[in-house]
Parts: sequence; C-alpha cells; structure tokens
Amino acid sequence: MKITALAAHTPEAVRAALAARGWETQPAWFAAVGIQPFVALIEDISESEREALVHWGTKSGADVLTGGSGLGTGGWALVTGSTSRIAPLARYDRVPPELSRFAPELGKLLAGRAEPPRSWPIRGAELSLEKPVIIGIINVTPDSFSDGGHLTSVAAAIEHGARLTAHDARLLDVGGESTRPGATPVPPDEEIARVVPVIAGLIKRGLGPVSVDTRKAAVARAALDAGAAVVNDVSGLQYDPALAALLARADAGVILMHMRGTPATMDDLATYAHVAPEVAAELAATAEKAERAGIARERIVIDPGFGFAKTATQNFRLLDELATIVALGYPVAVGLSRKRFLGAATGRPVADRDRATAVACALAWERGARLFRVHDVAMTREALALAGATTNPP
Ligand code: PMM
Repeated sequence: MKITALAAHTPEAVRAALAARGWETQPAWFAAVGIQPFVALIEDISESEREALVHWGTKSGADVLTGGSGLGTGGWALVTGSTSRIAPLARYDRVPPELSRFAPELGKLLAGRAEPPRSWPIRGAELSLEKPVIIGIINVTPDSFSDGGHLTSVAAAIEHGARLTAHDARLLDVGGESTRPGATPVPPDEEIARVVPVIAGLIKRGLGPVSVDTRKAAVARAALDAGAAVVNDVSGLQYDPALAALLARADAGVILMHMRGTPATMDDLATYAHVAPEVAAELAATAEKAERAGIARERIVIDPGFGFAKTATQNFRLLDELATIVALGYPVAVGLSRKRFLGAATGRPVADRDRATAVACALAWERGARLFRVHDVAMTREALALAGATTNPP
C-alpha cells in the first residue's frame, strides 16, 4: 500500500493523478475542479437561516460554523466543503426554501471561479489575461510615492515609455497627480497639462495602449481625447461624481481601485476587523455602482489598492488572501511596486524595492491577479515568467 497527500491548492494535482490513471481530459478536469475546497462566509442572516444551513450541512457533507454576532448586524455562517458539495446551495431547486436567498450570490461566486475572465476589452484592443499583463508606470508628478520628479520633461517621459514597452509592458499608465499619503490634490488644468502631451506623444510614437491614472472626469476626458484606452481611477468612483457617466459613454477600459477617504485622510481609515472580505465588499459595491452607471462589466478591472488606507500588516494579509478579491469575478490588478509595506519586510529603502516588488507580483499571480502595475517592468516580467511557467509550463 502507498498513500500520498496530493497538492490541494490547485486542481492540477488531481487532474494529473486521474489522467495518469486513464481518465479522459474533460471528466478528469471536472472532477478535479469539483473537489477543490470552497469556503463561503455568509453574513447578515437570520436565526432560522442559520439553523437551516446547519441542517443542510449535516445532510450534504459540508462543514458549517455559525455564530450570532460579529461585524454585521445579523448572524453569520462559514460554509466549507468541496465545490461540488457546496454547488447545490447555489440552486433554488436543490435547497429548502429558507436557503434560496443565497442562490444568486453563491451562483455568481461559483461561476466566477469556474470561468474566470480571459480577456479585457479596452479602447481599440483586447488584452489577453492568459498571460500576466504588466502595466508600466509613467509618473509625471513632482512627488509620487517612489519615482516622483524623475521624469521632468515630456521627451523624457516618452523615452521612458519606449523603454517600458521594449521590456514588454502591455499598457503604459500615465499619472499627473501624486496619491501618496497626505498629498494635496492638483487642479485639473495642471494635471491635464502634465499628462496630455505625454499621452499624445506616446501614441504618436506608436507606443501604448495608454492608461491615464486620474480621479477626475475633466482629466479623463482630455486623456481619452488624446487617445488613452484605459482610465485608472484610484478613488474607485468616489472622488468625482461626473467620472462614471463619462466612462459609461466611452469605450475605454476602467480600473477601479479600493481606498477609503482621500490621500489626505486615508491613513486614519485603515481600520478593519478582517481586511480581505471588507475590501472585497467595498470593491463589489464600487463595481456595482459602475455597472449601474452604464459601464460594461467586461471593461471593469478591480484593484485592492495596496498602501491606500491599509497598514503594512493589512497589506500583507490582503496579499495573502487576494483570492477573496479574485473571487468577485473581475480581472484583478495589483499595484505593489516599491510600496512602503515591502520595505517593512525587507528593510530596503524605496529605491531598492524592485526585487521585493517582483517577488510580491509572483505571489499575487499565484493567488489570481492578472495585471501588475510596476516601475521596473524588466525585473517583474522575469518573476512573472517564472510564476506563469510553474502553473503553465512552456
Ligand atoms: N498606486 C499608486 C498610483 N496609482 N493605481 C492603481 N490601479 N493601483 C495602485 O496600487 C496605484 C495606482 C501609487 O503608487 P506610485 O505613486 O508609486 O505610482
């Protein structure tokens, strides 16, 4: 007799074990996905729903932990088991009526896991997400987090864009307003004067596609007029009420990042009992708001906003539990590059955090992130090539 504990973090191990024993490709894959663990935290539920869940769990072979108080107002339940055991809970016709309220939400989570988005339509292009998308940063600000002040002329910014493209950046993100903690806002006219010549110049050189990193509708409009294909809003539609309607009319890609408050106030708002589900809930509300405003779902990318209203510990928890954000079903972008919390682990100053950035990006890829906003594209590209090859050998 021989007993082996197979790797459980990926369906690949079970698929390979079954394939090696003669199973056909499709049934082996479905069986492997079906026995992947699924953990659902269900909050704000009634006493009778909790009881019905416990009863259902006993009959269905799912583990159910419940309690009556916590973050929300009502009770909660943690339902865990293999995906195929939990799946009936997402079907009205397979559960008692007291549990049917959970079906739509659970169905969305299960569908998002079974069919993650494979591409991202932006203006004039469709970016495949089968391979990591590296977003190269072009900050034309005197004071950004980490590279502020380097690119002091339009020509230097465009040259920088050419270098990032040569290193395989698939999108160039041009920003004209620093969002570092405590930064003060830049008037729209000044921000436009910083970013538009760079965006226009990049496009004239055939570089891009180009994204504009802005919270303001006026700047987004000027950037789109200059040829930008994506709007990256670090405020997640909180800052400028006019932005959502503008984006609904444009055919651009949209990155919606999580933060609380503004760069001036965010550090005081880093209060979470459990950071990943709270960021996930706030991002889900942001994405819903975007869709209600008319932005097409498939154009939306979400970003948990590392360093924005999060402590170093919270950033690390969020990175480890990134799958909670990925489970929302939108492509996930991460901005880890040179951030302060990386320095908290490595002891390195901001100018020496590109290795830490590359490693953090590889960890994020493994947890399901697909887009990576970085300063040093070449180093991150190498780390991601390796991470990608591990899950998808060349
Ligand atoms: N971080 C910064 C600026 N823009 N955009 C997205 N989508 N995600 C981020 O994490 C993010 C961002 C701040 O970093 P920088 O000043 O070094 O560019």
